[in-house]
Amino acid sequence: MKLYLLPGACSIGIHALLAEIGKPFTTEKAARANTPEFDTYRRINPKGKVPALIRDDGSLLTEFPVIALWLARMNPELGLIPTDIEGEIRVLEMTEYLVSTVHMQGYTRLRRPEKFAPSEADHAAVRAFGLGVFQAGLDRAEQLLEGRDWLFGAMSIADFALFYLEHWAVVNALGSPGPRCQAHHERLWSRPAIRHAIESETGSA
Ligand SMILES: N[C@@H](CCC(=O)N[C@@H](CS)C(=O)NCC(=O)O)C(=O)O
Repeated sequence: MKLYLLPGACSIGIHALLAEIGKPFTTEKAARANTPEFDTYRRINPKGKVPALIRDDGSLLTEFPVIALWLARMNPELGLIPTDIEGEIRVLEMTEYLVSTVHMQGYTRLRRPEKFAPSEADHAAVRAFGLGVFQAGLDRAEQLLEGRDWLFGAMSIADFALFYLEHWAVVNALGSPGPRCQAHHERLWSRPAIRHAIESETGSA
């Protein structure tokens, strides 16, 4: 298995999940749009995004929630996705919300306002809207974490989606993660395999 990543991007969530699972995998740096290497990367992943997983049969898997679900299902002994239907859909509901709303509609507005408004005059308003969406996600997670270590009691793939958002909040000082989110981030970040994996992305491990 090979994970295509960009250092510090949302692919850290899948990288952390792979580290937690503990089975052999490799990583390779993808390329950003508007770089000379991008055309080569798009031949591997036509969407040009990360995370992208090349499975052992050579097939490509994209989209964070889908990659995470596939990894969880392939490693059922770890219980990263509940086996009862209600438990499963709640974990998927939160994972989907964190990725497609909090990240794509919130964080992306904060960091890349030009994707949403061509005129620079609008960027402050776009960022403010994005911050609201991002903070609402952190607040929702803070509520769910009341009295427990993981979003749904036991560690699940949703915790790895939250992890990368918390990491961005901490590293980039964006939003205000509450004490439970901070502790949740630290809970994953302090796991040696996860920390080593993420730090190795930027060569600082
Ligand atoms: N819907 C995709 C979103 C992936 C995504 O937006 N990835 C960003 C990194 S956080 C990316 O590849 N950005 C590279 C670029 O836009 O050049 C998913 O869930 O995996």
